[in-house]
Amino acid sequence: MKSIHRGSPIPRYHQLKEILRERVKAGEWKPNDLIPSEREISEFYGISRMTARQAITDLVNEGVFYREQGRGTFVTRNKITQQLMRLTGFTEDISARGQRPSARVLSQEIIPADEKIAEILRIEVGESICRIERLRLADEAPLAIERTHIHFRGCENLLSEDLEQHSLYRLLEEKYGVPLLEADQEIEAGLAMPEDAQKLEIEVNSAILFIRRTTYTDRNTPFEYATSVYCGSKYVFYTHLRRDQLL
Ligand code: 16G
Repeated sequence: MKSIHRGSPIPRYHQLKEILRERVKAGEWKPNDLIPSEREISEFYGISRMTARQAITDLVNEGVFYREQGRGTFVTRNKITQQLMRLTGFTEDISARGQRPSARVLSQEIIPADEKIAEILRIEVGESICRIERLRLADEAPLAIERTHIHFRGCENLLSEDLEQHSLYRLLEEKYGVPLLEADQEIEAGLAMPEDAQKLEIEVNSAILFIRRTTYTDRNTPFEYATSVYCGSKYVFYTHLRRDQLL
């Protein structure tokens, strides 16, 4: 079993985090298993309780573990935890978890913007937009259906891109010079309709999350409007909240 390297420049809590994460990944600790206490972990790895607490708290925040008052810390059921703080794309999110992201393109077309999309993307009705519908998978398991509408000068060229092999966000940034700055996102609960359920390989009427995202190059230039359907049972969205300090 891996141990803490005292001479390493990597902070001990960070090393411990990776060791604990590894134990979950290796299946040594299963979903809903109670993990050893802070005291046991600190004694086992020869580190302070503070360090053990910090590593465990980080993993709770990342959704690897969850705590139950008075009972201890448990392994989370294997859900995808996505932090709602950084603007990232699917490829980045899934790679960060050590899984293999992939995509199946369901449709990819240039169409005239209808009234709703034109208003959101702040363009004229009828202007060309690229509409892409993809099934997104992690380690070959379907997780989400993404339907995105993109507009920028030259967006027609996206039609010839292979979006099964390439990350859309990476292409936009690196090839098309579209700098991604920020996004507004909303999440709504719903039930899977037959067509989406079939693609996601879930039962009709299972819980899903609708996610709508408008992404901007700068505050006044939206270039993407995405409406996605995520499997509700496979995702946890996580936000860290901090109370304003009273002056
Ligand atoms: C995420 C985004 C989507 C974006 C895609 C790019 C939502 C809620 N969020 O899924 O807007 O188009 O990532 O992914 O759909 P890619 O860079 O892996 O192609």
